[in-house]
Amino acid sequence: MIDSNVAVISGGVGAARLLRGFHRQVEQLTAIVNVGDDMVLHGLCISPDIDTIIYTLADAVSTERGWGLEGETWQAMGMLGRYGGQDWFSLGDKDLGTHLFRTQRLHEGATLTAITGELSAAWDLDLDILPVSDDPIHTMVTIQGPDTGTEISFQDYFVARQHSVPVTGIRFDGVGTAIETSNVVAALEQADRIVIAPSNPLVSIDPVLAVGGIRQRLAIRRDDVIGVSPIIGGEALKGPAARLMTEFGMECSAVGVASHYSDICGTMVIDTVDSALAPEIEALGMRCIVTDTIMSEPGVLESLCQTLLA
Ligand code: FO1
Repeated sequence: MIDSNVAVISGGVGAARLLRGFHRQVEQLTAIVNVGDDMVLHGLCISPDIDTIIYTLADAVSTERGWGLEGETWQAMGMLGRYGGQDWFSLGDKDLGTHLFRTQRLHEGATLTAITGELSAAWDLDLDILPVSDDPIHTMVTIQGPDTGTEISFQDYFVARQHSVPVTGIRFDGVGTAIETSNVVAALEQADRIVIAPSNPLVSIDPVLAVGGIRQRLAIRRDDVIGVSPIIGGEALKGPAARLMTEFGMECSAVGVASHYSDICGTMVIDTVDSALAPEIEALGMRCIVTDTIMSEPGVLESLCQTLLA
């Protein structure tokens, strides 16, 4: 156990995996989590990135899906299907309990931060999971195709359309008025190191960086900020990060990710397959560390976390 205080700017699945590696190694671990994926469906308040981190750190996540719970049943969804209700977003019977509780507590006036603390405690988690803001933020995506210029919700894009349509715009609705919570401010000030997880830079990390003064808080601590590239060999291991970067004219590589973060991140960790890109990243004024970053490979997660803490 290294006596250190680490804050991780987190999206969903990729961040959750990295947090699992850290939480056995650091004294104080805080996840600062994207809430732009959040949505209200069936009248329930759903926070996918927060729940993915909770379930993963609790060893309860479905390993096959990366989200939701292991050993789920889908009876409620079956009933919705019978009625012709909305069954495009799969909510397992156990997972529904999380959304019912969160929705009830929000109606009672509790903040998302407080509720997330209650959920974490119920799963005996020893890290702090902090929504970046208690204010509503909704990532909206403008897509091409037959309904050109239509703006849809992130989950409509990501799940209903399986992120298979070209994107021409990304907007974080509500980010202009949302502010980072005091817990998040304290976490960023107290952290010895701030890690940007290998989540999707455009739709998972950017909606965190866009809140209030977050970007500035990282920029002044740039020397202590270390990013892990989610792009390996020009591809993302999971999800639409690579195609979104291409659609937005970014270089779809570890260099593209590095330049996206170069104002706030002093060190970039890239995978060994991209070792030839290190000089280009260093030319951005960033340190570049080359190591294995595919966390599903045995032993990589532990060694990656040790590298990030070194
Ligand atoms: N992702 C899917 O691809 N299909 C689903 O039906 C789905 C349901 C779902 C329910 C709860 C939850 O917390 C996450 C869920 N996800 C699903 C994943 C979710 O869309 C993503 O984890 C993030 O929003 C993007 O990282």
